[in-house]
Amino acid sequence: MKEKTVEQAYAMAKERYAETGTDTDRVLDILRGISLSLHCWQTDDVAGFEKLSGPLSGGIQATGNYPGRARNIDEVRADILKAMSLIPGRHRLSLHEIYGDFSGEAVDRDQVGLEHFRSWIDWGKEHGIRLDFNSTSFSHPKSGNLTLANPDDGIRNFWIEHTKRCRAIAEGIGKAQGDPCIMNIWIHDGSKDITVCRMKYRSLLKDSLDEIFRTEYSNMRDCLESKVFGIGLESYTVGSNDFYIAYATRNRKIVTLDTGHFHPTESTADKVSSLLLFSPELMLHVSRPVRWDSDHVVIMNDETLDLCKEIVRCDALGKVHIGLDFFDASINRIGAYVIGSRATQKCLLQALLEPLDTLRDYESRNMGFERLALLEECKSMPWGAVWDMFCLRNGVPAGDDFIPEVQKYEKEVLSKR
Ligand code: RNT
Ligand code: ZN
Repeated sequence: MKEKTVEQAYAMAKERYAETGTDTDRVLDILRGISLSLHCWQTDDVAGFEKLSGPLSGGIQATGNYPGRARNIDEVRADILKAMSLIPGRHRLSLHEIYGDFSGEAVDRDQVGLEHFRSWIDWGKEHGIRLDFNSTSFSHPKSGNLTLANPDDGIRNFWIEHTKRCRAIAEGIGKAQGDPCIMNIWIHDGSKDITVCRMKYRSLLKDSLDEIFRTEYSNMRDCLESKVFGIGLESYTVGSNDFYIAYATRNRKIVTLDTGHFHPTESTADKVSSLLLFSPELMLHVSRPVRWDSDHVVIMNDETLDLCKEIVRCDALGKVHIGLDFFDASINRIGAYVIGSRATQKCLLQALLEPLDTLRDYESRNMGFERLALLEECKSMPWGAVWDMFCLRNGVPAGDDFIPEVQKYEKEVLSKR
């Protein structure tokens, strides 16, 4: 796209938005200040670097075998940097424990320590990328169907130890980067068929979490992610939405809402205001569930738009950690990051451009027609021109100009793997 075209279109859009009371320059400054937390696991289909790693388990699946998957830590880092170079703004990177720098050693999950993340911390510092963290319950011989909710003390204690160590690592990362490391706990625990012990497993999970959270930290934050079901664990999920909302509220922890983890017609956007009334912060895993929790690449669809609008309408940009969570192995993986991240930002942009004062004025005066009419008009406002200017100002390709960049990287780097 020619710079001049972007500038001319922006000038007109700016005027048009000014008529609705919105200052687009201000909006672009706010958008620049929003960091997404990119998930590291789209680079390699959630494989990680454990020496003895087995197949992906825990009821999640990455489907497809597009060539060019990252095979080691250097490739993951290079791919993340490439993706970030095509996404406007400054973003964070969310690491799973299995992405530690194990230098070819077999380090079991109950042996992991901050030393395995030193090189990540240095890398983050070098590139100005802050890190977030995740404990990893899946893809391990002791994963089975139950980890923190396992009635077998040996297995349960193993996972308690793992999760405690992960919190200590997150604390170390947060301290080193001078900014809290957001640590997410998602475990797959559940049952394929009917269980008659629902209470027992949930009670075990509660006890495990109480034990895990015994140590207080100040440089990390704990988040808990529920889901409806996993593949092979369809009948029961120990860490359900109700369980974690209750646990998090009582224990002052953060709830993670993964947009793929609810019933298909349930609105994740609608949950934002309810949760924020009882918890100071919220974590998101923005994903695209196609008919189920399929973890497709995020696009600018109604669900993502609604979610971003809710965050802005709740004035909650400073309270919501926006993480991404998708893993599509069927297309260029760097391209997947770029599409998903930019789509999320496009949704945030449209949310920020909304003439909220006018809409709220209509609502307060019971002017339903006017409110609906303006909401509809917003859809055809020239937000695309504002988006292109956002890209231009942040030194990344505007419009579809990132496609040849991704293709070039595929030709020069990915195709040689
Ligand atoms: C799984 C959860 C979880 C994982 C990552 C890899 O359903 O969404 O967040 O995707 O931990
Ligand atoms: Zn998730």
